[in-house]
Amino acid sequence: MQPVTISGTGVFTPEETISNAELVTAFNAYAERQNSKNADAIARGEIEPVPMSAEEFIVKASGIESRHVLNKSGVLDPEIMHPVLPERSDDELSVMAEMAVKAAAIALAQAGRTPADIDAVICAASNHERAYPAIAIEVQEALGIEGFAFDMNVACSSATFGIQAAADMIRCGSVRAILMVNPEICSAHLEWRDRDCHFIFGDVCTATVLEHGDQATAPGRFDIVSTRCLTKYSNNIRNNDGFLRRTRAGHMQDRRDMQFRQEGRKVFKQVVPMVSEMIQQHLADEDLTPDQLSRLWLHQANKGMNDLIGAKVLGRTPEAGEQPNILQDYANTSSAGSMIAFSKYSDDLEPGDYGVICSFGAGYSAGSVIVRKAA
Ligand code: CO8
Repeated sequence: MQPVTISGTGVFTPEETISNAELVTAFNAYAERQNSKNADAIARGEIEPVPMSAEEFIVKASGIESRHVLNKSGVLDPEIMHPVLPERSDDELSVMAEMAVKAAAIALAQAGRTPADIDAVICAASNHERAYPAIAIEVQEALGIEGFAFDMNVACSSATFGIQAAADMIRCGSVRAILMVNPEICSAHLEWRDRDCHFIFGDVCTATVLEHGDQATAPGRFDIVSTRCLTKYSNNIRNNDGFLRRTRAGHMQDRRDMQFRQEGRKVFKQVVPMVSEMIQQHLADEDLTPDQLSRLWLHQANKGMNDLIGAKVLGRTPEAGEQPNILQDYANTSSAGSMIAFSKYSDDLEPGDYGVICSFGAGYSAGSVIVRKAA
């Protein structure tokens, strides 16, 4: 088997941000308008008023303080409450591909590689803006990469599953190097009019260059020690949008279940043990003990979840910086979250140091990647 290395990562961060204060102001304006429009029906007890959102709740329940989005004005307009993006012709670069190309440029530069060195592109994300042609093939074309490309979707675990797919192909010798991109436009499939989840997500794109370890030269690269993927079916995080939408008479437009929805409490309770046990078992199978880990780059959904998983895996409260969170600035960016944390908080590790990149989310799905800083 060939050794595999992560030789570069890149993060494209949209410029516009929405603070919790701005978000709550917009949501509460929407709620007030709805409640005043429906005042009679509410008074008759026919419908429930829309409850108000609160900044204190959001920070306490999730750890999220702000999020980056592709379009702020639409999300914050109480009459719109979703991003508004100009339509692009078929000849223009799609939005996801554009984000991916920007993140890829950073990852390729860090890896010291050009598109000529890459044999394949994987676009691993929790939603794709169209069914086909694959976003990955568009990215391949935009960057001038020879070879092949494909899209994959394992919700929040798309990046770690993408790393395993890429690493397996490189190990087997079918490709030398792969570019994986994770463009996440979560703002477009989030229901901003639902108080329970309107604060959860943001937009971003991460990119990762993986290559044969013997050819990698980039300083600060990480060898992949081992990967592990796990899925277990659950309806607790679900989105029913899809091509069957128009086959359901009377339910074509903007039905609530066509956007992200979840049973957040159940997810929290069920996923924490699943992921902690997965990481512990993965380490044990590689003859590693938790105290050999210098860092955990966990999926960025909820600070409380990460605190619990870190404590369970390490058997103690993680030290400051041992388990970096980025969700206070980015919110949940689905598959990109753990890769943002890895990209931003891995430079200080010493050669030989071990860490775990771990994602978890809808499916349920969970992915664990044990890495070691290369010499
Ligand atoms: N403001 C004020 N109060 C609120 C608000 C709000 N915004 N929202 C809810 N409340 C109220 C509730 O109504 C409830 O009131 P009551 O007690 O009277 O019933 C109370 O606050 C408590 O509500 P919850 O029980 O819902 O609150 P929690 O403490 O459970 O926190 C969380 C909610 C933050 C959602 C938490 O449960 C959580 O983070 N769970 C884990 C979720 C998770 O990890 N999900 C992963 C999903 S991501 C994924 O897999 C990718 C999907 C694809 C991407 C989709 C992009 C759109």
